[in-house]
Amino acid sequence: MSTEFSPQLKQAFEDIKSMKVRGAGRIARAAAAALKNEAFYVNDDDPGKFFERIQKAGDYLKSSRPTAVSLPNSVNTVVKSAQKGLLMKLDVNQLKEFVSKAAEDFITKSIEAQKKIGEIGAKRIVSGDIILTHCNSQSAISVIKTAFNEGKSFKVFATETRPRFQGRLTSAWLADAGIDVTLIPDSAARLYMRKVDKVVVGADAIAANGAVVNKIGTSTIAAIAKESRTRVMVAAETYKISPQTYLGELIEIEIRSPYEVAPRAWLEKHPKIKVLNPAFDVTPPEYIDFIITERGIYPPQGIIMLFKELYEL
Ligand code: RUB
Repeated sequence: MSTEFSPQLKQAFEDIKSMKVRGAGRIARAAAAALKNEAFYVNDDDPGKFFERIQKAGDYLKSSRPTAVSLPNSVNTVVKSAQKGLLMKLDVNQLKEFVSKAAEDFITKSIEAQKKIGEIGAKRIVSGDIILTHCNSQSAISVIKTAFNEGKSFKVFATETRPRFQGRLTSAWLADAGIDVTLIPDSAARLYMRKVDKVVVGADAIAANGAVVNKIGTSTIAAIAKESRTRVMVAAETYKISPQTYLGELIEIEIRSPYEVAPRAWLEKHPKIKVLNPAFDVTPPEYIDFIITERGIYPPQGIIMLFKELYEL
């Protein structure tokens, strides 16, 4: 048996690592799709070896980006299905179908969850609102677009989201949908927050205590929102809840290349300058009003109840 991963799996890893595929939901779906493809690529008649290959492929994908909990949750869902099939003594062809179905189910549920979040969250948006969003979250945008499609009229501020400028994507998506959107520098968030009624952001991970890990700068925006008594809504699928945090583990914050912050040539001219480029930060639960999931709206402190239900504790 060749132990080489398929070129498609390596490509999926590179796409996630390089952020060609980015955003927690998309990362999770890309990983599930890559594992499905890998299942059909593995050429071994031994069910145990097939399982090992899928497990290894999953571990490899998980190492591409460390923060979005949706990634290990998606991989674990698919790998566990292979494990279940192994215990059921399925042959390799049956295991392939089993893994494929688990991956497809995850992808379908993820897309449905983002739609449902949009429907639930849109109820909290009213005509006349001024909304601020940060980074580029499909779930947060689902809330905003659904409210707009329901006929509500409102304005959106989109922060540019340095250093990778995901706010440009967000503002283009919203403008293309016909929504009134204004792109602002991240550093202008406090200046405009007094006008803002609701902050709507996504999440890469939610801790058992209701803290939210999202794009760097989210916690600053949440703190400014609290100062202005502006509501902070987080739109996130339940597969972004981190099981490890229940046991007290912290979510790793990805530190990215300094060259995303300043050009390499410039930094080489100034070798004494150190650069830190954290991709995410943690917003404590007391800075969040509620979390919109596909299962309904929860105060951050109530996430623990949802967690217990999801993991059947
Ligand atoms: C993206 C980001 C998004 C969340 C949620 O960061 O922080 O807010 O991933 O997105 P990056 P979604 O660009 O570094 O991946 O709601 O689409 O899952």
